[in-house]
Amino acid sequence: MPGKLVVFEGVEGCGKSTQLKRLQAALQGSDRLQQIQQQGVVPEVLTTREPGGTALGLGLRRLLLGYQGEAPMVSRAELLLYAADRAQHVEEVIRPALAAGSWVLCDRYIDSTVAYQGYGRGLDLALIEQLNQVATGGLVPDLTLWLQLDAAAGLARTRQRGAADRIEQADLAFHQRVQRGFEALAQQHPGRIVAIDGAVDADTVAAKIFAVVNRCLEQWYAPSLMV
Ligand code: T5A
Repeated sequence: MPGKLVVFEGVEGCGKSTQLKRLQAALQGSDRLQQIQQQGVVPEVLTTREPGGTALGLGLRRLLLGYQGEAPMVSRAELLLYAADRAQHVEEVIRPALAAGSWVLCDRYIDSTVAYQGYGRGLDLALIEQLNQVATGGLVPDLTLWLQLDAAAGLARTRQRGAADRIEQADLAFHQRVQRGFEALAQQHPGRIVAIDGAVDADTVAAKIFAVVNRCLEQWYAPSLMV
């Protein structure tokens, strides 16, 4: 049985990385997953991220987040670098893991490109959809957990952490457009994208996510595996 791709999305500082690690730990300790694993299904729960889920991607991540050239990076170059990172990531990491039956928990994926480069930078949404298709070969997440948080609140969290990267440094209006992008995506894909309130404490967010994922486990695996 092929694995499952679960993606975390949202504005800067919405808590994706925190919750991705917590979900991995919760799943690994879960009786339900162990039952399924005993049937030889779902060998592993892997975590990965974009940009930077491969060696090539790490180089691209450094460029994307740290570039300080005299001329600013143009939006189309930025778009293509994210697409290159994703193409390598899907081919090298995600598809093989899914083929082995694993669960892949991924920090950002196709919706981030729509929200940041489409809504944020103003690039053509149809072009981004085509490029996402090229980069992924049509691989769509089984579930996308969108941590809903006001852009200003998310930036305030990241700023407590120290120096801002090239994208975090963009003005608040940019991040608010990104936030609207995620809102629009959630309306367009209600079956795939589940909104989770990211403004509450991390324990409450984790409990909500685990409940959503447990419901998916029941739907995705045959009743015979769930006894
Ligand atoms: N990007 C990415 C694009 O523009 N296009 C694309 O196609 C893709 C794939 C990636 C950047 O690239 C852009 C988006 C990003 O700008 P990144 O460093 O991976 O760069 O940035 P983020 O994905 O935004 O990661 P962050 O670490 O900034 O945010 P997270 O992962 O959402 O948040 P997290 O968990 O690290 O938490 C941030 C802070 O908040 C606290 C944490 O302790 C931490 O200090 N926190 C909470 N505080 C209060 N309540 C809660 N519930 C909290 N949860 C976490």
